[in-house]
Amino acid sequence: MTTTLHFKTHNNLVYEGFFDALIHGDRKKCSEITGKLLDNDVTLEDVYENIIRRALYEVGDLWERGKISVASEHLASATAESLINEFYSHIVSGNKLPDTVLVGCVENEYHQIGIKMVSDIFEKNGWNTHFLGASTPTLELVSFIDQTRPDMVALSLSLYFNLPYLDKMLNALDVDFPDLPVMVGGQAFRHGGKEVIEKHPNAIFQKDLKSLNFFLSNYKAKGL
Ligand code: B12
Repeated sequence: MTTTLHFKTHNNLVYEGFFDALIHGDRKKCSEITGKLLDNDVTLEDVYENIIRRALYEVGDLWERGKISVASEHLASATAESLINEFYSHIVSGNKLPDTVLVGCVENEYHQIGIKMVSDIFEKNGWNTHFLGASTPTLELVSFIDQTRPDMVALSLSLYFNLPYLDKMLNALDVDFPDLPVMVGGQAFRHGGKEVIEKHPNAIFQKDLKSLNFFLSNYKAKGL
């Protein structure tokens, strides 16, 4: 008798197979599993959050408890990053909007995988994206906005102690670009920190890819 593995993200066998491959840096196996999920009509957002994010959170918990080495954690996150770069065909949208978003992490923030997912979801929704990645210095961000004139900025922070950098960035943007919407998210807000966002009239908090998708589907692009 043959058993069929149901390729859904909530299937624990699927998740555990992925986790095991990720922690061993087996990109090929990770790619096969995520590929099968996407072929079985699972959405990219579902794969991102319920497979890759879930696995990386588990990696973080194991690292925090001293159960895995820093090297294993680095291998898992590097494997996840290279995997995410494979999904381009699932991201390109036929429905291109005129709007551009500048996406990156606040100063001193090196966790860039979550914001790469965010960038991909903007792109999937038709936006032009400029992905700046980890730790963008405030002055650099301001001068890049000045050159490229985006319609929105999206910033990520995972570390609570980076909130003062966010505040500094939002202060600079309030002064130089008072009409520019700035979306903010990330794990730093798990236990508070929203008061920093609330001080800035143009800043909007979004929790995850589902709420981002909802926000984008109700967003009125310029000229439309
Ligand atoms: C990989 C990793 C690293 C890598 C990052 C590599 C890379 N290329 O990104 C490296 C080695 C650099 C690193 C360093 C550190 N790390 Co680290 N790291 C992790 C780990 C294991 C995974 C991070 C990740 O990618 N998660 C998966 C992504 C998809 O999840 P996410 O970021 O939450 O993003 C989702 C949402 O939050 C949301 N989102 C995120 N941003 C935004 C933005 C917008 C606009 C929107 C709408 C949504 C949104 O969308 C995403 C999809 O749902 C986490 C564990 C964890 N719990 O995440 C620890 C973790 C974040 N790290 C931690 C720590 C302590 C550190 C260090 C301080 C360790 C040290 N002593 O040096 C340094 C700090 C470096 C710095 N200054 O930034 C702690 C943070 C604890 C805390 N509460 O502050 C964690 C939680 C580990 C742990 N359990 O203790 N780390």
